Amino acid sequence: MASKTLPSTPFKDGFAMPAEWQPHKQTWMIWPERPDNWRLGAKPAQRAFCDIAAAIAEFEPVTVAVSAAQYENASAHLAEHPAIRLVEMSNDDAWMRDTGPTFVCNSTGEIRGVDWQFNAWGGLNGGLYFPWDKDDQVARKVLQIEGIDRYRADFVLEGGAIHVDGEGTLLTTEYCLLNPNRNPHLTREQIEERLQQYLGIEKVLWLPRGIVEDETDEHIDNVACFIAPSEVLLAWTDDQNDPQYAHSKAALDYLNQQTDAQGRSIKVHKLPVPGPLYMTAEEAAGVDPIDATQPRREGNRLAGSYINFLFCNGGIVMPSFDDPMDSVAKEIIQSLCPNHRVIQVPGREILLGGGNIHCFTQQQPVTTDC
Ligand code: KQY
Repeated sequence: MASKTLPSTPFKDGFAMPAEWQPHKQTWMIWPERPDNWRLGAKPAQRAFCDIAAAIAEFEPVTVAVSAAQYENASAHLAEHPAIRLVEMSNDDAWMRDTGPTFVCNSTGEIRGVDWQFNAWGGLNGGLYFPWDKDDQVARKVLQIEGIDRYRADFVLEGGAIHVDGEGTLLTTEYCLLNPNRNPHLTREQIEERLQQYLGIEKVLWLPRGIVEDETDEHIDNVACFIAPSEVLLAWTDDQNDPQYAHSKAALDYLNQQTDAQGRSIKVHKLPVPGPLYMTAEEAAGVDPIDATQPRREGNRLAGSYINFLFCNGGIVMPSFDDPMDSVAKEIIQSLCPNHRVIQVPGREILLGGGNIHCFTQQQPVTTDC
């Protein structure tokens, strides 16, 4: 089945992004390998990756994109798993949330994909690596493999910068989407207009900030998400001396004054953050120091958050950090989502690379034609 590039926009064609809790055909991931982001030649991250992929595969099929250089290695770890498929795909790093397509559906269950412009979280003005051309091809290749038609967006966006409720409301952060290193030529209103065109939403909720020291310029998917229509889960600390407090408090105050696209007020649930967590000397020393990438130093604060989880079919896969808040966070999410089985998987190795389970994954909704 061929994949066409469409000249229109999803909104004009009657397509919109569904909520993450809608049924999935599969989840996509990318095998981590770059040694200037993943310590010790990415071996610990690859082991963590396998645990995450296996946890997701308890609920739905997983497709793992892997470079030619790592194909044998990834196969040795994953190819025997009955619900995990490997496909060869060049990439610059492992963040399928940001480099993969965002899927949009219409009312008759057809699916299409949005291929955002990608500039490695800021291009030459604060971006995290250069070059990023292979990453910018990932979404198109995923859509070609699946035979799904594509919209190529005319602006920079990463999938981790947005969450939707599937009922017209989009959640994002100003610090990321209005950052001059993404779309300096666009105003807030022009960005809102594009979000409407490419995701079929009606209203944007703008949290000012995200998680402290989040190197994506504070993606929404690390600080807050919809847990149900008109209900938001927000990363929270009660420690007023922690800079995270001001970020989370500003988000809470904002959300308490907002309504969603359907006119409902927003119910906010607080989810404690772990830590604060910091990079150890041993962890920093394991990363190859290469100029173009983010330096890794002992004592760097890590942008740890339990918000960075994935809804699956009947399950939720969330990170743990060997932290006293692990069980508290799990219980909160489990109580809010009684119809999902919550599984925790160690997330520190992925956090050392700058993200977590949600950033590592991209769900593909079920549709009538597949
Ligand atoms: O969290 C994400 N969505 C991506 C993180 C990228 C970190 C690169 N070092």
